[in-house]
Amino acid sequence: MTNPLYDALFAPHEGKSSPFLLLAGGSILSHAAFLEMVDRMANALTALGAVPGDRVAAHVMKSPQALALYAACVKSGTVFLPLNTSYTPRELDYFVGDSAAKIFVCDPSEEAAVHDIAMRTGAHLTTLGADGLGSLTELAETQEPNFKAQPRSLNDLAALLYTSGTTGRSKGAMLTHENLLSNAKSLVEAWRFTRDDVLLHALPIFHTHGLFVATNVMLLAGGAMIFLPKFDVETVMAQLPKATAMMGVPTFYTRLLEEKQFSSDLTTNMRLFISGSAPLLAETHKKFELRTGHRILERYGMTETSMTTSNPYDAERRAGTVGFPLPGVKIKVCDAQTNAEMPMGEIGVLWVRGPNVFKGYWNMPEKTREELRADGFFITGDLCLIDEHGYVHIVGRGKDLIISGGYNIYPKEVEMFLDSLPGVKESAVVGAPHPDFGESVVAILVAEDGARIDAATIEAQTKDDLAGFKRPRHIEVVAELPRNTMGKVQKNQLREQFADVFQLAQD
Ligand code: MLC
Ligand code: AMP
Repeated sequence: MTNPLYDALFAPHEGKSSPFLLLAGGSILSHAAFLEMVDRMANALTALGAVPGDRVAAHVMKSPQALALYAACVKSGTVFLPLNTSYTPRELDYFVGDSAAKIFVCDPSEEAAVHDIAMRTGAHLTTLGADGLGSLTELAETQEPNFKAQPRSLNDLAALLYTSGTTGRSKGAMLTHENLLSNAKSLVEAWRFTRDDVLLHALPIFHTHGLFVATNVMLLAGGAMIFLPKFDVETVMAQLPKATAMMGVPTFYTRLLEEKQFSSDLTTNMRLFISGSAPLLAETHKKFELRTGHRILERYGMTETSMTTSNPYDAERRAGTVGFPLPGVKIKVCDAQTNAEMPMGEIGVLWVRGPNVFKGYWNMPEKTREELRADGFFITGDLCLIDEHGYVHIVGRGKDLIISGGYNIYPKEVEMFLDSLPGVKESAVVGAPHPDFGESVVAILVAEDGARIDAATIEAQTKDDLAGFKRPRHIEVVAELPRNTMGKVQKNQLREQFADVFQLAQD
């Protein structure tokens, strides 16, 4: 028995001095040096008591060591559970508890704040900072630089990624070795990645995009990554001439276009710009082509499915579309009420089946049955149509979801939090167009009888408990929420009413 992901992504690079990570300060980490780090880290996880199948929760900043932690989980057969770095202790409590993580790796600066979570859940707490230092790396340094890959099957879990849900409770998407490996193989081929590529990596590594799409693809192709801690437009422009490809959310592209110095001079070495995680406006696509001569390749995916569709590498990359299903992936468009398949060109909910589709939601068999059908089709909740040339257009969402700068925010979760604040009777959260993030969060609140609430107080009360990207950027207090005759809050009406708040704020 082998370890499918380790064997395909990492083992081929053992002992190779080829460059893997090109770091901000100019240093280069070779594949061999990285894999040595991985072995020490895998020994450290084992020394802390982790055995195959155990969850390792990681709330750590982006660093080579954080990436080595992912690889060490793959090699030791444990399940990697990366967590958004902006989550607050209140949010982390749920993830660590729900997953029953064996090990919880946190930033050294938050060790005291999350200590109680570890105590209560029984997770072993260890630390890893943005500089690569912490109690985990201290332990790893005392370990041998060799570790035998633990046997795993294609159907075993490699990662558990939490996605928010319409009920306000996050769901852990169980991703297998097969899910991740099949998708990486498809993407390397579809996007023609080779060992000669240098990918500019400015995405976070706690989500599908930066972790699986970007990193797994580059590991499989054998190329290198310019590994930046975050997207900083000046650093990205300075590094672009050394790269051959970049993957980003639409905000990366709109921010680049805002820079006067951003021109085709910086992109002559580039062969491919890829966008995903949120809709790329056709207008951005066109402006980018005009400025650089490059047509951005837009693709579509989800945590539960990894990548599902992609515009073609060689044929026309059509603005406003997400292209065709990847090889081996079957899609269909179904009526939201009857589930009947829709005729070509009509709008319905996108269903997906293939080796990329996850195994289900952690400890949520009912939720899994609702969304992942017995015939293997997963109901994405995205509304789409397929045009006469076969291009898929994502035209909206059947689910109540806001996507801000590539991060998903489920209004229900924010509403539940706002409703719990003193003086708040009820709330409605909607997305409004935002010039930088694509969409951002608007909260409309009603005060309890006799209570007075104001935007500034509410804003201050969200600071400690809600991750920054989820916090409302515009708060409005109203006498009552608009409702239909059934008593349901009219969110469409609120979306229309507040459609301009961020645009107006910018003017
Ligand atoms: C940061 N902030 C955001 C935000 N990111 N607010 C709304 N939406 C966002 N996306 C807030 C912070 O809380 C902070 O608020 C302030 O902005 C500055 O923080 P920052 O860290 O300096 O922000 P910045 O570096 O500008 O980050 C913006 C960004 C980043 C767009 C570069 O959010 C990003 O890298 N997004 C990528 C997300 C991603 O990888 N998604 C993939 C999901 S996988 P304050 O109040 O503290 O000042 C997926 C599947 C698929 O969707 O198909 O790929
Ligand atoms: P996540 O749950 O974070 O994986 O986000 C997945 C969601 O992002 C999808 O369900 C879509 O709504 C959205 N998404 C991803 N890529 C695209 C894209 N290219 N265009 C429009 N929406 C996208």
